[in-house]
Amino acid sequence: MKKKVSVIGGGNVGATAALLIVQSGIADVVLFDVVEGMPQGKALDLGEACPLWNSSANIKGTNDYADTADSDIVVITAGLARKPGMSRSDLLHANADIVKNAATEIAKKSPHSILIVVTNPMDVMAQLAWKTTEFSCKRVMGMGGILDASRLAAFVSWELDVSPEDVEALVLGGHGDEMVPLPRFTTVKGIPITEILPRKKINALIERTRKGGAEIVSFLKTGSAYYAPAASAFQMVKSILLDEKRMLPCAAYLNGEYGTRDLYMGVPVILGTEGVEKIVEVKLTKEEKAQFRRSCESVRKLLKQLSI
Ligand code: TXD
Repeated sequence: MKKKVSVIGGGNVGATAALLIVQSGIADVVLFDVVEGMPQGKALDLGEACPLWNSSANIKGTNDYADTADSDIVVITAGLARKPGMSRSDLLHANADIVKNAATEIAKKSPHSILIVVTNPMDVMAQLAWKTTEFSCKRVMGMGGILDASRLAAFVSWELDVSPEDVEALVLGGHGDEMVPLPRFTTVKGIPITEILPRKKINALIERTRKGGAEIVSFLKTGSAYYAPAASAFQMVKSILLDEKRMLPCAAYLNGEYGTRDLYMGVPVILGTEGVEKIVEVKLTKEEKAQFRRSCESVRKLLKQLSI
């Protein structure tokens, strides 16, 4: 039987993620949104592209959670996106209401599903979704680190004029301004960038990565990034559905790992059919640990505002 992925929120990220899943043919997709007609229209359009993609996936657009029943994976992208001058945390209260509602419906309709949270502020929303669904923490995770790492990898490849294929980057911590990019684990064909780029240049690339989302918001003005975010969410969906066991930086529930307890944070995990099958602990330097702690603190502050 074909796998089923529901995408909650049919906006820029949700519709693009739906496109990637349908195009790959690895699962049927249900695209849910509260706006009447919009998910139906987008799903029809995507369905009409399937013959061109040689894809046998089905896609349905809906305003009714009943259609999402028995999903294998649910991706939550519903919520407000940033406008120029807004930080990810400015979205806190409005998006918390939306994510809580979505998580409640998912727990009822797809009690065995794996949940991927995309909505910002993402680490906080992942924790909220986990608490709301009462799912095992292995089955609730957030997308952030893959995107941040992909941005850093792109900047490195442009700087060195090498194929992005040969660049691997690692960014840990929360998906916010306090993220923790790790240059010593950012490599070009295995060579750490610390060996091939001057410190000043690396710092500039890191700074651009931290502000990568805002850079795009300032161009778009009416929305935020969605191609790379959707591609990142798709990588997670694929690793889970195909049991690829990719090692990817995702927001996962830490219960002692990285000296952190009871908090969703971006760390490398192994993603397979069970969801987060393993949290990979990397030994951090003193300075990296301090950065990681600062990132945890800023996420905890937001959780407190929501009384979680
Ligand atoms: O790395 C990451 N985690 C992120 C997160 C990268 C990019 C975008 N990030 C966040 O994802 C962004 O800050 C937003 O919070 C979400 C969705 O971003 P997107 O760019 O897709 O926003 P849109 O285009 O405004 O789409 C949001 C949709 C829109 O169609 C609304 O009608 C819908 O969400 N929406 C809802 N859907 C279902 N249920 C409810 N309650 C609801 N409310 C709004």
